[in-house]
This record gives sequence, structure tokens and C-alpha cells, in this order.
Amino acid sequence: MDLLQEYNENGFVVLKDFLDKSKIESLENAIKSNIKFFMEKNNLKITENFHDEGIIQLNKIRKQKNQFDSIQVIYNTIRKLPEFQQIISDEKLIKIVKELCGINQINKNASPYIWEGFIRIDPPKDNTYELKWHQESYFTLPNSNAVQLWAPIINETKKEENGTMTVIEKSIKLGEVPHHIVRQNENYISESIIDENVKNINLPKVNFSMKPGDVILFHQHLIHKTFANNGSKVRFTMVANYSNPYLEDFKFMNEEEVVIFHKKRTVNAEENMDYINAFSKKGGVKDFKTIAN
Ligand SMILES: O=C(O)CCC(=O)C(=O)O
Ligand SMILES: [Fe+2]
Repeated sequence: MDLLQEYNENGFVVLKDFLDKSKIESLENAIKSNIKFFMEKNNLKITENFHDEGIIQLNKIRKQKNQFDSIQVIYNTIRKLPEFQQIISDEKLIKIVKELCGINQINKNASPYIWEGFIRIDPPKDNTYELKWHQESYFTLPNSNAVQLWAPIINETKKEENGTMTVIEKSIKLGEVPHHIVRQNENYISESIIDENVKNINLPKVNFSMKPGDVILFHQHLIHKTFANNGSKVRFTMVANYSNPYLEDFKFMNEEEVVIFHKKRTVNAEENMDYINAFSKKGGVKDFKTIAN
């Protein structure tokens, strides 16, 4: 079975040992240097595996009121590293993405639109930003047959340790499943499929043990989430979203429009207009506490 067939059948493909080792190493060094910079600023001791300990300690500091949030700055800095942009724009990778999102079938010289690219940092035993089951079509350009990339760096990812990606196999056959606005905790609200609706889906769940260099590419309608990080190491993951802007019904929207568009079409949008109006752009609300339910 070729990659496209496998993708259309299961909703995802896993590419083992796919990314260039030296490019990963350059990115990892750049990230570690950024973490080290903030550790030194905070007078934290630099040990051998300082990057894990650094994130854990800086995450504790961020939770103390009125303390400078280095994690937020690290997040925003490392997503713009040229070493990261290079990996998500890698020729070999884009060639496959073009096949999966249907660009090759339209024009082999055309290329996808990178809607999103960032590096997620999940410290151990902190479930503040844990996402529930969802489909990426609620977070990307509408009608763009988007492909999502998820790939670990620095540390490998395993279900029982620092958690990893899990998907509902073949759930793309269900098409888009309605999402709700779900208040997860004091600090976080997300759009996701409520547990009750997930329970009714009779398809197998699979998860992937991944090493740096491995990549999972999945369809915008594949239902997925990650397991909590219950290990001792930080989970660092590259996330990118590629869309096909050449489809018949594709309509370009800017970031703000996309965010509002999807929130407004959730099942319980009407009861959550305060929250929706407070959102101005991607990742736009920092303090959910001030928003009324
Ligand atoms: O890494 C995570 O926790 C969430 C990832 C995710 O939902 C995605 O990559 O689409
Ligand atoms: Fe996702």
C-alpha cells in the first residue's frame, strides 16, 4: 500500500527515522541554548541534562504570581528558530505533504500554506494545557484538506512515561464531528469533542512511541489527543499544519477570522459569546479567569 492509500485508509502515516539527524541536532542545540539563557537569568544551576530541569524549574517560577514568565518567551522564541522553520519546510517532507493534502493532484509545482508551526513544551505532571479529543479541522483554514505534523525532539515520547500522541484509527470516515467549547480548568478553555460523544465511537485507539527523527502526519478529520506527561522528562514536540489553498471551496481567512469562525460553529457557541468575543487571535487569551462562563 502506498503512503496516500494508507493515509486515506487510516487517517495517518508514521514516518520512522525520517528527519535529517544533523538538522535535528542543530535545532535541539538552539532550543537548549535558549533554555540555558533563561536558566542563567534565574540563577538556576546548569547540570548535564539541564534542559529538562530548566523547564521544570522555570515552569514552577511562572506559576508564582508576579514572576516573569520565561516559558512563554521560550515558546514564542523557539517557534521562530530558522532551524525549526527548516525542518518543517524540508523538501522531502513537503513532497509527501503535497501528496497527502491533494496539491500534487492539482499542480505538482504548487506548494502548501504553512498555517501553523510551533514547538510544544509539556513539563511533567502539569495538565494545565492538556488537550481533549479533537480534530484539527476546527483549528485551521476551512476547506483546505489540512495535514497535521507531530514529531518529538530532544526526548522520545512514550505513553507510560512523558505521554505521546494517540488517535482513533479510521475516524476520518466519520467526517467532521461537532466540537464543544469546554472549560478544562481555571486557566484553560479548549474546543473539543465531549467525552459522551467519543464514547459512542466504536473504533480502535492507537498510540505511537516516537523518537526524535520520527514524524506522524495525520488528516484534519482524524480524532486525536495526547496522553498526559506523567514521566520525569519534558515532552518537546514539533507541530505544524499544512493546508491546500487550491481547492474549489477554499476561502482565505486571516488568523483572527479563522479563530472566530471555528469558535462560532461549536455546539455551545451561543452560551459562550463572552469567551468568543474575548478572543482576538490565535492563542489570544492568556487569562481565562476573567471571562465569565
Ligand atoms: O501535543 C499535544 O499535546 C497536542 C498536539 C495536537 O493536538 C496536535 O498536534 O494536533
Ligand atoms: Fe491537534
